[in-house]
Amino acid sequence: MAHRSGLSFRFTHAITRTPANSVSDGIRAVDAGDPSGEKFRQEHELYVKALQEAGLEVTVLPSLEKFPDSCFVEDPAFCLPEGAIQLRPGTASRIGEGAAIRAALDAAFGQVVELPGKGHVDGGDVLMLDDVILIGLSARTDREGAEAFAKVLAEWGYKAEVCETPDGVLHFKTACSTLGEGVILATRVMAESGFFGDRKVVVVPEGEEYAANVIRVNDVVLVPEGYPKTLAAIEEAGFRTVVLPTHEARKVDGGLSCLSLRFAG
Ligand code: CIR
Repeated sequence: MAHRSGLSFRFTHAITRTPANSVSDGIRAVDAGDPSGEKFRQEHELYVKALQEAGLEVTVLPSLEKFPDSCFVEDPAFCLPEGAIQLRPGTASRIGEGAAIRAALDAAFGQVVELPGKGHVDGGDVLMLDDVILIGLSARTDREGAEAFAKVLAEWGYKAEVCETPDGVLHFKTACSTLGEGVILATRVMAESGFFGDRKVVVVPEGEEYAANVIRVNDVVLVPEGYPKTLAAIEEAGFRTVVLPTHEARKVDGGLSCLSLRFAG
């Protein structure tokens, strides 16, 4: 795959979904109290506004009470300039989210394919860089799914590499993000994993691991509120930042990347 400058952060469109009240039943590894649908929707509005201010046209899909985690639209699909891939999330309560987002994908893309086979991939395990797409195996993404996904990507001209997400990390991107221009933000464990080759890695200061999940959108990096050392490290590396509250998302292990599908239309 040839290096395509900006592939991982130059976007024109995004798809999001309004958090449902049922998000209080969302999956979480550790219970830190239920998120409130109402407070989550307030944070979500700020998120949508930030994407718009970064230059994106945002489609906001209606909430789906049937799927408590459905505001985390990054997991049931993956988008590229050539088209979209409908994924098969790797946990029972979320599998139906792939079909639920299909109409929105069909409306936005000329080409939409479903992940072939029976394996599972959560979009949160897929890190797009400008020259390679990393797919992390995790409790949600299995080898069968990762290999089927990599095959579709290869057919579309993209190089993919399959990696092992470290134990105890929900998704590959829970612990790392692209800042663009070849720079990665990652927790120390991920930074020392060898996944990133000789790329520059900004290491998230100890105790702020949640802030490893940020998103670069055009000229800014969206960063969760409450992580001053990480914010300073990103700014020192030369990036402009916008800080957003993610307190409700965090209660159900969600972060900034999980809340949108971003693509160049
Ligand atoms: C889940 O466990 O599936 C949701 N509560 C959180 C999903 C976060 N998504 C992501 O990291 N891409």
